[in-house]
Amino acid sequence: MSVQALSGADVKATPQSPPLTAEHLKLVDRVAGWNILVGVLALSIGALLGVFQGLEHARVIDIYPWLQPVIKTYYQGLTLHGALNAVVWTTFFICGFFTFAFVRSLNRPLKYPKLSVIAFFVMLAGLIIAAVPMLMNNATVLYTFYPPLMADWAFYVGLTLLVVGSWIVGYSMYFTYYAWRKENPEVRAPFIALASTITMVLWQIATLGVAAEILFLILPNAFAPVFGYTAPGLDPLLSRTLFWWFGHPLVYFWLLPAYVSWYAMLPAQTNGKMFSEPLARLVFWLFLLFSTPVGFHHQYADPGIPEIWKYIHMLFTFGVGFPSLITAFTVVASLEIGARARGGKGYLRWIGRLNWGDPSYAAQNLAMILFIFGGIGGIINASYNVNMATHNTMWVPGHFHLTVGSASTLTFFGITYWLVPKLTNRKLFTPKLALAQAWTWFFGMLFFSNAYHTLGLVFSVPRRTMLGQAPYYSEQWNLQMMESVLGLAFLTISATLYFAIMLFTWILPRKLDKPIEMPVAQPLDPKPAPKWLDTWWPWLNGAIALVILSYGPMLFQLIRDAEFWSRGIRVW
Ligand code: HAS
Ligand code: CU
Repeated sequence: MSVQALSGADVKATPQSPPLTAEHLKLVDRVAGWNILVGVLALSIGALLGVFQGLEHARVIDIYPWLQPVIKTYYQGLTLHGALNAVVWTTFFICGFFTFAFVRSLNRPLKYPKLSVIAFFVMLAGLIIAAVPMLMNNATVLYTFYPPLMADWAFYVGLTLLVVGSWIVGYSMYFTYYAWRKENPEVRAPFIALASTITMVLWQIATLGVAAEILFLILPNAFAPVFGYTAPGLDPLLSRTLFWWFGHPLVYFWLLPAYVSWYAMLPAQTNGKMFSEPLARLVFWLFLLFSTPVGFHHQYADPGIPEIWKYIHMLFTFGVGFPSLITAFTVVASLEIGARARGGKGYLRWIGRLNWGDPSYAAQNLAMILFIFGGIGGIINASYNVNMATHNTMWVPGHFHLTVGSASTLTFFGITYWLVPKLTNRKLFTPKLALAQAWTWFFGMLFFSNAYHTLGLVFSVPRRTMLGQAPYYSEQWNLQMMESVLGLAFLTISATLYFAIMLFTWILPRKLDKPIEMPVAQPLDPKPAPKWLDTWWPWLNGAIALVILSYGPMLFQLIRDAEFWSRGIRVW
């Protein structure tokens, strides 16, 4: 076997596997395209609602009287904003992007392509079923749906289908990966295929928590009025614990697709190489290990969980920050190789030589810069005692608009700038507008999140509150509120541009001059990664063991002592 075939790089020829036909790729691209279309539509509506939220907070306009024919309350708007942006846009985009990238990276057809098609329709059905009660103001429980808040049953059934659909996307990948492995026992799995499969396995482990919460605790209560039996009641602490088992790794389900692109695609978009392919693999394995046993960092303020468990989860949280620190250094090194190949010089002057003129590149690099601040904020949140100052304040929306709203979302925008032209065979409408879109998002999020961080930390302004109506609204907040409105202005322009760019790319008949290929960065060192970085069992078993150790004793205690005294309530 040649060195090339053994290398950890995306191996082009794997003759042992069935060939990828044009027809198969067409199907894969169609499925990817459907997913991305739904994602972009959800984002467009969700983003608009976000602007209303922000304007309400800043008392720019009293939105709810005139929005009421469509959106009854602030909390309904906030539920839709969170669900459509954080859950629907991300999940659909990720499933589409992974299906596309996984097949190309593995250079093998999907083993059961119908699974990927079915998955999309299950997810779509879930979205529609959950959207109806949300739009009718029957599921105003925010995207975390903490019991005892109780939505219409359809909300939970829809969410369940959305998650089950995304599991099926994963199963389609696992079967294919397994078949490929049997056909190519000696070859290292190509990085993009491996990293996206690890992400889907992480998602599978994570979603077990929320699946248990919905199936065993919530649905028996939500179905009670439908079938006319007495609701068995709820234990809010047990529900929240199962939710956060899922809720933290959820954020890595959003982040790791961006990391797939930053590690293995972005360097190729600026003449760079992967600085260390083995380290990139290690980073993904570490995420599989440490993403889940950290959920109590969202529950530091919850009574009923002994401090020692909060400390243990805090330590693991610092552990899961580590692979991101590796990422910061190695991805920058990969980009620097590119900038120097493009004639860049000096300690920092090379940065100017990166491929800033390409909107796909620029959007992703800007996303990385915002993530430095988002990540630092995360580590601050994770510190048990400092969290007491930031928890439930506007600091937290400040944090997650830099992470899911920037690191992930702005990266996904960047990816769509090559992927959507590729899928539609149409030219991007237009690179200059797309550049403007990326920069306006960057400055928008910078101002917006800076303002919210300050409001939370300095003035303890609470999050998830209809601030515009609050009797304690303070003049002291004015400066930051103005800054947030400036950010919102940029973000509104940016979101409008993005929607227009996607729409016109899709509908205008401007065929591509030359075909687009998925960018794949080659490793700097062609030596294959060590076998232990291409082996599932230690990492997967380790991840399961850590989940059992970090959650087992507490869950045992919470289930043993559970008291289902709380009835589901509707507070809106
Ligand atoms: Fe977080 C709350 C801790 C990352 C999302 N987080 C949230 C919530 C969301 C969220 C949505 O410990 C709110 C949940 C709710 O509704 O209640 N978070 C962390 C930690 C990390 C972290 C330790 N979060 C994320 C990511 C998210 C996300 C990623 C979405 C995608 N978070 C918390 C905690 C809370 C929390 C507490 C609870 C708060 C509370 O009290 O309620 C870490 O993973 C962060 C590690 C990241 C870094 C940054 C590495 C930087 C990189 C970029 C390098 C780029 C360079 C630029 C150098 C250490 C990789 C190069 C430039 C050139 C020009 C070349
Ligand atoms: Cu978290």
